Amino acid sequence: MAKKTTAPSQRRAADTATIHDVKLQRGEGGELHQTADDGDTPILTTAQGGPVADDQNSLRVGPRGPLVIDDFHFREKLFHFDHERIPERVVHARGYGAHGFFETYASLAAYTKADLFQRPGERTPAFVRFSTVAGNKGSADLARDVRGFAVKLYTQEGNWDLVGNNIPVFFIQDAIKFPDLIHAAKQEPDRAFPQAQTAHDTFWDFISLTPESMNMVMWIMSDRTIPRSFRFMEGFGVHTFRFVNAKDESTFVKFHWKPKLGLQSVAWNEAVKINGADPDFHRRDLWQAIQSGNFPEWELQVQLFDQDFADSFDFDVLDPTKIIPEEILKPQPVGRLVLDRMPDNFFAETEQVAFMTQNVPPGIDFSNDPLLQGRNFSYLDTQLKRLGSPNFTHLPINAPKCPFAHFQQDGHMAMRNPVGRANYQPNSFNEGPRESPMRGHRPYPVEEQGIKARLRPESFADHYSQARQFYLSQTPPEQRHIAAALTFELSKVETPTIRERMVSHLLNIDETLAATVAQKLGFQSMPKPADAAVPTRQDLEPSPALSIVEKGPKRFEGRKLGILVTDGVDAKLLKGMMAAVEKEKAVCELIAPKVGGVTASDGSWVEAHHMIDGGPSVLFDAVALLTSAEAIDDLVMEATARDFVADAFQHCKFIGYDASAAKLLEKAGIGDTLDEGVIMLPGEDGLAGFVSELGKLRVWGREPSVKLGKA
Ligand code: HDD
Repeated sequence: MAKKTTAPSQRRAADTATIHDVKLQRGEGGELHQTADDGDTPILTTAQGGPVADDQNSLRVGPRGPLVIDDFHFREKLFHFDHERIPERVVHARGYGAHGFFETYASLAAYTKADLFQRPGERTPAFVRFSTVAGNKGSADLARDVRGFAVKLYTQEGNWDLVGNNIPVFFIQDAIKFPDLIHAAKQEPDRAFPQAQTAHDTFWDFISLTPESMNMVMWIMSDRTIPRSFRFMEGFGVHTFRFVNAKDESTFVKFHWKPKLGLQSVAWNEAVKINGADPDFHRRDLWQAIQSGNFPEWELQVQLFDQDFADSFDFDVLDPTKIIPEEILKPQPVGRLVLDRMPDNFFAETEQVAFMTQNVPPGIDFSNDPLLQGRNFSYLDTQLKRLGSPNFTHLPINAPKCPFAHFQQDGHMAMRNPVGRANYQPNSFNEGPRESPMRGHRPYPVEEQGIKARLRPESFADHYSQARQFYLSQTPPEQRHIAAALTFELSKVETPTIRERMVSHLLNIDETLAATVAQKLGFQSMPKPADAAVPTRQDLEPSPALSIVEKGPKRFEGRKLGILVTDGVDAKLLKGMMAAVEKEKAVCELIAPKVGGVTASDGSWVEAHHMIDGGPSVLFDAVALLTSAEAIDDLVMEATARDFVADAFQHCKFIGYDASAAKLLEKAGIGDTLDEGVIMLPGEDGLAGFVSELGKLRVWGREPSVKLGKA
């Protein structure tokens, strides 16, 4: 229960006094200054360190005369402001980062000499940036899009950047196609829209002409691209990498980050509404979790395999459009990643952090995945463009945290420069660092041969089997969501042949899916299946690990219950509900008809976090309606209150309600269709049961009836 206080108006007056208790002094010309002569507050200076006398008024001739050119403080201030922006990332422009650590469970010395994996319990500092791909820096968080999951590990032998996504496959097999893919996905160049979405002609034109993207298409049309929180997403290194041990033996490895709180996504209609209600939904979620001490955690799991396994596998392990199903090769847990600190400054850390796939410490090496090798070439360039100097490694967020020494010098903004006479080696002055054949990074000495040509291997040619496997591994609600997402996206495509071409690919994945989409798009007849480079193997075993619903956490921990309260709310019931939710390590937020809060049944003042307009049910994982007989008639008159309930129902959320709130269910149009997810709240004693029921997260069985308008 929120703390008891006097009246809200008094509270606000007190807060205001603290915030605005500043000293203003009048200067000689009658102008006002906020001065710092109390001895404690630092004095405002120019960037050159000169104390500033007046930061409110520019230098001028007479009270109404022109400004003068020797106002160096004004000039410097405006000059710096005019140069504040740097180019945003060409992809993954919108992102949010946090600091933390990686902790190794047990020594992996048998597989890798990477220093961070040698000693159980050792902690390596980490910085992680999550992102969307297509939108610009100011775009909304709930765009349907792949999420970046970039991890920088400051190891004792140099930085290791594992620059992954929340999806384990990619659109293309060769990095040479990356600019085409991104040009097609981003806003169209003539009209500069649509922003942050793939629902437009150029994206689907490129995709439908690029059959290798079909597995990725199934993933991006699934709920994976509308995650509920960064905290509830998996991350993947995507490519096959190599571990190399001290004996120079190599083991192939694929990296997976598994969220401790389980996976969860939102419904599409919900995502659309969240973008309006809180465009910073994912940022706020991470900020609130970390600031309140609920540190998100992921387990690092690795799929390890040798050349024999690679040769026996149905697909090429160098092909980034394919996975190795977890049921075939079980990922092994090797450590945990905990995010426990937000940056002090977003720009300095999250914006200026530079991830590069080629940053690997000794013991980690690349495979011949052509996408990975192309990435290794690209990331350095982009940092120079964005950060403006080859000295971007001098920025604290990018600098290694282990000792380092090299002969690089000069360049824009050089912060650290070699000292002494000889800035080269070998030198006979005995100055500067030397290389270490034993400790340094040595590539795995793989023998390579072949003709030099522009090639695509036959082993990369099956584009449909794993796409079909992904689709068939989904639960029925998830399959419905894929069909609905495809329909939505293609409904925004204006060119009929692009829609048809896409459905012709779907026919190679699943005929029912193709038929559903074609029917919803109003096709008069079905197109022919797309030509496939090789016959599709239709019979891969489904992989339940691919389903979010199957992998759901079955508990409410880390989630948020929105409690709609009115004046007269049963104080004991509310208190009991909040305690039960807290016990589950989840969070409550209160929503009231008016800003401020409500007066509970025992006369206490209950502070609310939102008024209904600002706290729609899309912001919560489940809702409860705690009302009172005296307030319910006014509440049902509020359109936003009816929307609150109707949306929660439509989005298949659990709804708890007390006796007086039954009227609101009726007025919201769901009074006749109550199901097991709409729960009349038991007395205080039964609240733990209600909260544990919330762990099911959604009542997906409700969805078909909602869609058919039976609700
Ligand atoms: Fe990339 C950024 C992930 C393919 C070129 N990429 C970037 C970020 C992530 C990924 C998470 C944001 C890093 C951050 O937060 O700063 N990219 C991937 C994954 C890929 C992938 C998982 C496929 C498996 N990327 C890829 C290719 C190329 C690039 C094939 C080019 C050949 N990516 C870039 C880039 C970016 C980038 C242009 C833009 C900003 C940056 O690097 O720092 O260089």
